[in-house]
Formats: sequence, structure tokens, C-alpha cells
Amino acid sequence: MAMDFVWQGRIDSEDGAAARRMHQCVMADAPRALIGFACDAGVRRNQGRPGAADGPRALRQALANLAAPVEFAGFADVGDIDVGDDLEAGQAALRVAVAAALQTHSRLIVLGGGHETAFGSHMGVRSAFPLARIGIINLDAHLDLRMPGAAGASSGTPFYQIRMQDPARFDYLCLGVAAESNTEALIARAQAWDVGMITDKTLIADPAAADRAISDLAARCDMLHLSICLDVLPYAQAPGVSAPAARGVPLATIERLIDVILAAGKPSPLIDIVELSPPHDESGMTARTAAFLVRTLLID
Ligand SMILES: [Mn+2]
Repeated sequence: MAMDFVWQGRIDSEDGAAARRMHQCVMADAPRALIGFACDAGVRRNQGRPGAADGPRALRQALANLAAPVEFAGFADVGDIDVGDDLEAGQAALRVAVAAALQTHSRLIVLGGGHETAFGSHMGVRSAFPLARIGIINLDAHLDLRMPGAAGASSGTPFYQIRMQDPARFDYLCLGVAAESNTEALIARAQAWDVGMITDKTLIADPAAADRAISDLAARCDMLHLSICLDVLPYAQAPGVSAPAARGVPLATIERLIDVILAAGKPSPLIDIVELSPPHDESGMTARTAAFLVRTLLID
């Protein structure tokens, strides 16, 4: 585990204890925690635009100066897993680190990396709670149900791999699916595996269109694994990803979906936020958006 990020930022000491920012709330024994998965191998194997390995650092930087609520119990920073070309070794290390962190933290937020992050993180929550029924909600333009090809696992294969580990307990809901970003073969596979799918178009027309599917999933599971792929958002909101969306689900709707998921009555001990690619984020808007979402998930 690399721990080289230094949390620092603006300090408004003249305004007293109620003027805290997120960088002032880092404490090892807090109930919530962050971990980084600094990885380009998954995106590269998926023929995407590399850059996600810098995601954890850029996201922490964007988070540092955001205001913290007075009653916030703080968050721990577990550090980063630095992945080179050996994606499988990186995912195995993430599995171990997630399982360990969930022994002491009630919620762990994993900063990707591409979506290959979700295979390692899911294996970790599965190790921590071997008997639990864990429902997966993925906010994403892509199903990420591709079969690993000659190059092996990638950022396009995590949910295929998760299903293969335990087909009987695979329970997956994908919100924000874009028709033009998924082949018919992938959509047919999702249908064959009873994957819940609600398209970007449907959510744009009706932000409450997924509420029933979320509460149904929560009702039949013990806990939820929430995975957030930043390419579910419109290009203007999230240009710094490997595969930006032409349409995208508006941030206000994503924010509402997160509220509904966190209020669904089952714990969300594991949340991924993936595909932040700083070299493609010239304005910093994607890091800003991701940090805003992470703040919401930490203080909830
Ligand atoms: Mn994805």
C-alpha cells in the first residue's frame, strides 16, 4: 500500500471549529474510509484511453478543500494500490485490502482506476461477508459484461467475472445504460442473466424510473455494492473519462439515484467511483464532479 498523498488545503482558522474542510477530517479510526486503485492496465486492455491510474490522486486533491459538515465523523485514508501491468495481481491485492478495511470501517469508497476496479473490490466485500446476499447497482453507460478475451480481464469485463465466481447469487442492476454503447450481444447476455437495466433515456425522461427496481433489489439482498462509473454522466459534466457519453444522465438525477440507494434500507459497505482520467480532464470538471459525489457518500 502506498501512502504518499499529503492531505492539505485551505484552513479558515479565523472562523473557528465550524469552518473545517475535508482535508482536516482525515482520521484513521473514522467509520468511513477511502482506498485508491491506481490502475491503467484495465483500460489499456479494453483499448481505451489510459490515464485512470492518476484518478485517486486527482480525486483526493479535488476533495481536500470541500467544506465538511460540523457533525461529520471524518474519514480514513487507507492509501493506494499501485498496479502496473499485472492487473490480476492488483485485483488480488485490492480484494485483500477491501476485506481488511471492512473489518474496521462500515463503508469503504474505492477510487479507481477503470472499471476493472469493481472485480477486485467485489471479491473483497464477498470475502468480508461470505454468506451475505450482495446486490450490485452499477451507474454506468456500459454493462461491462464482456467476456475476457485473449488479453484477459479488462475494464469491460468486471461483472462478467463476478457472475462467473458465483452465478447463483449474481444479482445486478445497471442504471444509465446507453443503447449505442453496448452491443446487442451484451444486451442479450444481460437479459439471459436477468440483469436489471434502465436506460439513460428512460432516466432522463423520468428520474424516478429506477426507484422500484432499487427497492426490489434491496428487499431481496442483505447489502448493496454500489459502483459508479463517471461515464454515466454527460460529456460536459465528465469529459475526463476513457469513453465520454454523448447523452449521459444529468448529475442531479445521479445524485437523486444515490439518495434513493442509500435510503433503500440495506447497508452499502462498498462503493466504487471509477474511470476518472486526469490527462483527459483539462478543466478539472470530472475530478470536481467525482469529489462532490465522494463527499456525499462520506458524510451520508
Ligand atoms: Mn463501466
